[in-house]
Amino acid sequence: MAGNIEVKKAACYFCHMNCGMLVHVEDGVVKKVTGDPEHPFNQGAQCPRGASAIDHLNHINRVNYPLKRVGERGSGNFKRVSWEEALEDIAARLKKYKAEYGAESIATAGGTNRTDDWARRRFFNLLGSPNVVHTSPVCWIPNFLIETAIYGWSAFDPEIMGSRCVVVWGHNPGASYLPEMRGLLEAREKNGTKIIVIDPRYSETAARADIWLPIRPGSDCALALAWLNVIINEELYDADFVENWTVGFEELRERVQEYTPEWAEAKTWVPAERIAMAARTYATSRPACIQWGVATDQLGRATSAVAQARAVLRAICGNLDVPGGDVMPGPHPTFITDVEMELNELLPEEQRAKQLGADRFKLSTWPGYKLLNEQLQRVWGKGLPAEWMCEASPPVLWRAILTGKPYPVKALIVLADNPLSSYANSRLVYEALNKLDLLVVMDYWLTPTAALADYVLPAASWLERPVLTTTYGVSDWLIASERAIQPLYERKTDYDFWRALGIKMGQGEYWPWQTNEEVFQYRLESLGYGLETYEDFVRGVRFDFAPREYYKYLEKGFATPSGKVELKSSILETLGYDPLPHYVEPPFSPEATPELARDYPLILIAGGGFMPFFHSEHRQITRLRLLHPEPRVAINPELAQKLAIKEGDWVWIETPKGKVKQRAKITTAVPPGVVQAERGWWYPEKGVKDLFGIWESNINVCLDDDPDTCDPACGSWCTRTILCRIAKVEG
Ligand SMILES: Nc1nc2c(c(=O)[nH]1)N[C@H]1C(S)=C(S)[C@@H](COP(=O)(O)OP(=O)(O)OC[C@H]3O[C@@H](n4cnc5c(=O)[nH]c(N)nc54)[C@H](O)[C@@H]3O)O[C@H]1N2
Ligand SMILES: Nc1nc2c(c(=O)[nH]1)N[C@H]1C(S)=C(S)[C@@H](COP(=O)(O)OP(=O)(O)OC[C@H]3O[C@@H](n4cnc5c(=O)[nH]c(N)nc54)[C@H](O)[C@@H]3O)O[C@H]1N2
Ligand code: SF4
Ligand SMILES: [Mo]
Repeated sequence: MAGNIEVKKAACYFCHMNCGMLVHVEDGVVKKVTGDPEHPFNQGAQCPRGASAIDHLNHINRVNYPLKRVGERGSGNFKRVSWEEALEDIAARLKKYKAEYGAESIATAGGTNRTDDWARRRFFNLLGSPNVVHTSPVCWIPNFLIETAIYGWSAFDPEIMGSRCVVVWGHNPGASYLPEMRGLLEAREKNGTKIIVIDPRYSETAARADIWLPIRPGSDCALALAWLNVIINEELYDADFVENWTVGFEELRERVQEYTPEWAEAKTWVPAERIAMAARTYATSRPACIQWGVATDQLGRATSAVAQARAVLRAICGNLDVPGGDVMPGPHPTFITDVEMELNELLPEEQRAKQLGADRFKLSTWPGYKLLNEQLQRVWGKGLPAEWMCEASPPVLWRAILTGKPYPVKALIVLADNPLSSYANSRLVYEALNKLDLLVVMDYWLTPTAALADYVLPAASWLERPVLTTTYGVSDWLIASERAIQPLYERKTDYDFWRALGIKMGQGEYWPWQTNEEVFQYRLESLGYGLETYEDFVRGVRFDFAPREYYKYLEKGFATPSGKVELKSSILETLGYDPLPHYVEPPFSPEATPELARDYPLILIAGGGFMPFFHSEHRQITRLRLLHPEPRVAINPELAQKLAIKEGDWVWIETPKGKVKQRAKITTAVPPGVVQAERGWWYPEKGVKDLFGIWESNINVCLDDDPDTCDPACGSWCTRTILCRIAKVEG
């Protein structure tokens, strides 16, 4: 006899698309998960990851109870303890470090957007520590912050459907954002939208492009500057917009004269005429948009220079905030956004000043955040969340843990992150994690990082928690989804963890909402739908897209000190950076380090999303692993022949930092001088004592994060353009 069957409207959190899912629950047991046809993002579709949700929920290796380390760190021996015991001990130790070394001796690390990160920041602000890190310096934030400095918000929400030309720059939605790729192809089919792809590799997206520019890895800045040169000298820019809404155009014109297409040809390996042709196509196909892509966030010291040149391109071509162009959504006007939940105002000035890395990476830390937010408050009435947009520097944090300088860091709470896999210089990260007095990891699995922890805490996944999709509250829409079932075993939601630990730390009055649903309801009440509960909201409203407004600057001006687009940025100048677009070569390249290139003659791309995996996740899900059992390094046939490497051979990839092996994938998608390695690899089947084989194929072993090579404004390290050599693994 069929039991009590319900269909819940949930959201998949196995990637940022947050596709809508219908979860069929029978007597509290998840029976089936299907794509929600009413959801605007996926319209009923479901990728292989989303389709593996039940395997993920019930997997035998899930961490189901709090675990406490017994024996040596890394020995892999844990015992089950109660939540009460774990939280009590963690809180007691945090209080002790705070009393002895100051709150700044306690830090937290996160990865990409998967959870209610505002709760992390709320906890840390109340604790008094500015040392929150994420992978933000290599993901989204450099572009977001540079754009905000220049025109007062990021134009990260391009309107592809109305666009005549979309530039997909260092971005591969064909593997990393599948629903977005569908939208791109639809725009081309319906509207004849031109697609320009800038990628050294013939990616899934490049394969569908009208124009593909296979540039030398890391030379994006040269390309952007040459486009500026062509567009300005051929007067293809939007003269009215430039005249009325920008400052610094004459200085920009002067500055870009040296960056001719011929100059850029030598840097980018793309013929000058093709560079000019693509620039003309972009500038004369208005409205056009340039999509954000992560590749250019990962160019070490060249990172923010690319973002700066590209921001200026968008502006002078008159595409900012126009229909079909680079729309700047601004914050949602009504609901309570992430920044309004963070309690940043409670972090004292003297604690802000201690934020690790704030003395050198000034845009992505408190000094820049303060300058940007003054302008944002004035124009939008709301600022950016401190989560992601105002963070300590991870490379500086690891070094502080190891050296005790500038002050001791004793404890780290890792939540929704696997630092041994995701941060560069994995051996240094490993040493740092080992040196900690207290390492707490909250995750679904015993990951390589969790294997080193003092406490491993069981996290509830998206089927077991409600999801409020707000893109950190920096966009003008939200989607509310419900919890399909209550957490299994003793798993808790991340919110429940921060709240419970907060209460133990004496923060009780700041955590009045007992459940995720209660706090979401609180955030949504101001939308004015007048519904009693969060569940009512999901059932009755679910999607809230603020009415799209364009040309908002006509009324408000831009959120910059001059109220205009600052082609010459006063905020960058105040922080001590070059206010005009300029060329920066990434730190490791044949040009920047010719002596290194003698021993390491190949350029390594150490990243790029690929299906079916999301970063280091899902390797334990058999149906997904069978699709992609081992890591693969892409090698051109010419190079493979020279080195006697055959398809499927194990190959060493070596840099001065270290070497790891991946299997050869021989393909013309990369040129002979470039190889592309996959990231995120560990082997859950290999056992905790070997840290699940984290040293075997994890490409971050080979990457450097020396702060001197990082981006001066945002602290980004290099994952896209490193020098390496490869050789067949013998024997
Ligand atoms: N070499 C190289 N390194 C890179 C990149 C690259 O291209 N190349 N990309 C960078 C980028 S763009 C990013 S964003 C980062 C990503 O880095 P991370 O986000 O740290 O990714 P993972 O290494 O997969 O670690 C995430 C962990 O969080 C757990 N998890 C997932 N969801 C939840 C949740 O809701 N709650 C809790 N508590 N845990 C959860 C997962 O099981 C997993 O163990 O990596 C960066 N590192
Ligand atoms: N399947 C899957 N999807 C994901 C993720 C995942 O791990 N797996 N991660 C998610 C996260 S956190 C992020 S940030 C996004 C990232 O998603 P995207 O923005 O699409 O970025 P990537 O896929 O990392 O890389 C995009 C392209 O950059 C190219 N590239 C490499 N070096 C350079 C260079 O120097 N210049 C230029 N112009 N291009 C270069 C690569 O060849 C690759 O095709 O994907 C998200 N979606
Ligand atoms: S993992 Fe797949 S189903 Fe889930 S949100 Fe991403 S694209 Fe959608
Ligand atoms: Mo990312």
